[in-house]
Amino acid sequence: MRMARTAWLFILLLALAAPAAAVPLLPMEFSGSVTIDGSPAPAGTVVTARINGSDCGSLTLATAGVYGGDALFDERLVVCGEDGDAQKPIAFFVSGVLAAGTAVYTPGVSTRLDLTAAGIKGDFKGDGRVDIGDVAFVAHMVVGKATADPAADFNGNGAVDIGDAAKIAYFYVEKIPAL
Ligand SMILES: [Ca+2]
Repeated sequence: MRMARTAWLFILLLALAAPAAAVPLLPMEFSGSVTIDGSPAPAGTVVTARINGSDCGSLTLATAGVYGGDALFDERLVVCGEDGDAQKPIAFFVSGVLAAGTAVYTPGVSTRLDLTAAGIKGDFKGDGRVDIGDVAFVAHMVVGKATADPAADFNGNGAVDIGDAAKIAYFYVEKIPAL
């Protein structure tokens, strides 16, 4: 009895909400694997879909390396386009970085798509940006408090040294445009 009332309330809410919005297209759903620099993307990574540069769906990874499943009740990345978006290309971003793997917006379809993205240079924590934590991490490598990661050899001299710590610090304070 209570279920029925909830269902009717839901339908009523939908009916009230519908006239306010443009005619919605059925969503398209995606699931698959997601890797950054060849490794499974960590849990918490955000995958975003865009059509014409506008965000049209996103999902936060609950499990490393996977952004949704094929099973009926699995979470999936739901892409909701607007009127006129059908058959337009969808671009996918992993932590804000454009991923290899595109799809054409086909409303009502659920599909599998594996996404691969390059990591952001200097983003050792994998949170999609270079922050003070990454600067500190490189400083720790330089003084031997952390294992030197070849990816921190920004100046390409074969060692992680003070020059690299300076470089990521300069990049962090926007004194240089790139690492
Ligand atoms: Ca170096």
